[in-house]
Amino acid sequence: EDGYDLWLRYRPLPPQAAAALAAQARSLVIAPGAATSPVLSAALGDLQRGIQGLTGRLPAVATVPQPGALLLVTPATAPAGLTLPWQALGGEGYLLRRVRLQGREVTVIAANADRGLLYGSFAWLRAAQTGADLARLDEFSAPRLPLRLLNHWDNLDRSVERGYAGSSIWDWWKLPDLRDARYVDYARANASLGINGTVLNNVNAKAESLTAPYLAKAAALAQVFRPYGLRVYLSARFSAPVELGGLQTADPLDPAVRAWWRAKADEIYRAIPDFGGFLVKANSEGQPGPQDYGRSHADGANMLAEVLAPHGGIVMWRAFVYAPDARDRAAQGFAEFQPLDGQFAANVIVQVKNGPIDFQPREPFHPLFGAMPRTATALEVQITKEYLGFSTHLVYLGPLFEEVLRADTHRPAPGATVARQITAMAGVANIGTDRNWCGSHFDCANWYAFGRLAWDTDLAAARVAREWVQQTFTRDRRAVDTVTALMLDSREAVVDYMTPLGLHHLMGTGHHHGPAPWVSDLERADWNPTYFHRAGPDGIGFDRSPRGSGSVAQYAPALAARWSEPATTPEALLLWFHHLPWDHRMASGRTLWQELVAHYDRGVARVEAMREQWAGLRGVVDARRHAEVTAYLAVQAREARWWRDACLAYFQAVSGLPWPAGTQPPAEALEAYRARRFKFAPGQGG
Ligand code: BDP
Repeated sequence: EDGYDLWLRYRPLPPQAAAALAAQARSLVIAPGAATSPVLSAALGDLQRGIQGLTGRLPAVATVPQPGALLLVTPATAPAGLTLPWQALGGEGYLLRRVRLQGREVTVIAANADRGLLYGSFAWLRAAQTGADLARLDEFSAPRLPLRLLNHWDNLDRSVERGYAGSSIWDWWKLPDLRDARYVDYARANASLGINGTVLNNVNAKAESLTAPYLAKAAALAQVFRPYGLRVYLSARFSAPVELGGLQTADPLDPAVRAWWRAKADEIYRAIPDFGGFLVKANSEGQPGPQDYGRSHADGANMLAEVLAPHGGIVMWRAFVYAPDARDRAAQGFAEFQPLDGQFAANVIVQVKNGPIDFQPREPFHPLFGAMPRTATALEVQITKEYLGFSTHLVYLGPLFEEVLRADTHRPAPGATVARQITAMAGVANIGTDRNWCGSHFDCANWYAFGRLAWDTDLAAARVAREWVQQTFTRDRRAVDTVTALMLDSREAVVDYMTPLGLHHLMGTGHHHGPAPWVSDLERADWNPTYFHRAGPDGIGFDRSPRGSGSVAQYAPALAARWSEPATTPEALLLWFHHLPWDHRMASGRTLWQELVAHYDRGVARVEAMREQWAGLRGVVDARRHAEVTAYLAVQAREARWWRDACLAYFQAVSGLPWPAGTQPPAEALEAYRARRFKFAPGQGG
C-alpha cells in the first residue's frame, strides 16, 4: 500500500461480507445502447473494478434485470412501474434504493442524467466500502452548490505555489501528446466526491497559458476529464491582451481589449467546447487588473463575463486584495468589494477566502459572506496546508471547513450560515506527483473532505473522517474510532501550538514554515507578524473593535456588537478582535499570559497524544503507511515544540513576565530561534 489508490482501494472483503455484497451486485443493468455514453461507461468502469476488488467476482453488464442486479436508470430508461422522485434529483443528484421489480429484489441507482449515475455509482461504492447495509439502502443526495472546484496553483514550469506534494501533475511539456494514466485516476477521484471542475493553473497566472499551444494541452486534459464530469477552467492574466496581443492597454473598457478577449474566448471554446471559464486574481499582490486603468473590479469581471456568456462560461473573480497602506489588512476585501454589490454580471462569481486574512489555522469567517446579497459568491478554502505545517503535519481540515460553512452571518437574519450564502466552493488543491498524491496519507483526507463538504455542505466533518478512514485504512472498528478521534483533534492541536486565542500570521517570512513572531522589518507593514499580534509590554492582540481599527463593524450588527467587547467575544477569537493586557482574566481564571502558555502546552501535548494513538495501530494499519505516518508525526511533535518554544520565548521577552509556575521554559534562547533560516522550504513556486 503506497497510498496511490486513495479511498478507491476496493480491497477484498472478508469472505462472508464479500458474499453478501456479491449478492447485491450480481450484474449491472443498463438500457440497451446506453453504454455508448462515455460518462456511463466511466460509472460502469468503477462499479466493475470496485465490485471485483471487494468480492472477487466481476459482475456482468446486462440489459435484463435478474435478482440481485444493480440497475442504472434515468427517466428515459427506467422500467415501467418504477416511480421515483425524479424532480428532486435535479441535474446531478442521485437516488440509491432497494426495490422489488416484477418480483425481483434489485438495487436502483437513479438519476436524471448520466452524471448523476456516475455520482450515484461512487456513492454506492462508498456504501459498499464503509460496510453500509446494502439490503436496506435508501440514499438520496443532490448538491446544493452547482460548482465544486479545485484550484490548482500549478505553474507552467511544473512548480506548484504552496505545493508540498512534489511537482505539478500536469506535465505541460509532454502534453498534449502524452496523456498520463494518472490524469484518469485524478478524474476518478474527483468524480467520486462530486467535484465537477478544475482550474488548471496558478492564480498568479502567466499569459502563455492562453496561447494556442497551451490551449491544446488544456484541451487534452479536458478530453480525459470529460467522462468524469470534470470541466476545465483556466486562471487568466488580466494583462494578456498586452502581453500576447501586442495592445497598448488592457483597459477593460477599451474596444480593442474587449475584441481581443472575445476572439480569445471564441478560440478557447473551439478547442474546449465545454470550457468552464476564467478564474482571476486582479490587483492583488502585484497582479495586473482593471484598477491599473482606473476601472473597478466589476468593470474587469464584467468585460470577461461578456465574452464568455455566449458560450455558457463564467468568471470567478477573487476578492483576495490588500493595499500596502491599509490600517487593517483584514478590512480590505470587504472595503473594496462590498460597495460593488449589484454591479457584477450574472455569470460572475466573487470568490472569497474563508477568512479575511489568509488561510490561517483559525480565522473568523470573511465579512463579505452575506454582505453581497445581489452577487453570487464562492467560498475559497485552502486544501494545501500553507500555514498549517505543510504536508508533514497531520491536520484534518474537515472541522475547519465545517466551522466556516456553519458560521452564522446573521445576514439578513440569524440562521443565515455561510453555506446558505454561497453558490460555489473552491479548494486550493494539495495534489502533486507524489505517489500518494498529497504529500502525506492524511492530507488526502483533506481533498476528500473538501469534495464531500462541497457536495453536501451540511455533512458533519466527523462522519466524513470516519468514512474516509474506513475506505483508506481499515474497517476494524476500534482502529476506525482511534484514527477518527485523532483526526478530529488535530485541527485544534495546530491552532494551539501555532496561533491560539485568535492570534494569526506568526509564520516565517515568505515560505510560512515555522514560527517568526519577531519579524518586523519587512517592506510592507502588513507582511510582518508584529503587525498582526501587536505584542508589547502593555499586552497582545489586534484591536479591531470600535476603539481600534473598527473593522468588526463589517459584520452584521448583532455580531459586531458581540465581538466588540472582550467579554462577549469567543476566546478562540479573542486576540483577533482585541488588544488586551497580559493580566486580562480569562474564563478559566488564569491571566491571559498564563492562558497563552497553557494553550501552547496543550498543543504540544495533543500532538504527543496523536503519536501515541497512532503507535497503537501498528499491525492494524499496513506497515508501509504506518511507518510513513509515524515518521511525519515525529516531525510534527518536534515542530509543535519548536512553535511553542519560539513563540513563548518571544512573548516572554516582550512581556517581561515570569514563567507561570510549573511551566517548562523554552529549550533554547530566543536568539537561537531567530537565527533559523529555511532558504529551500518547499512551495515557493518557480
Ligand atoms: C497567499 C499565498 C500566495 C497566494 C495568495 C493568493 O501566500 O502564495 O498567491 O495567497 O491567494 O495565501 O493569491
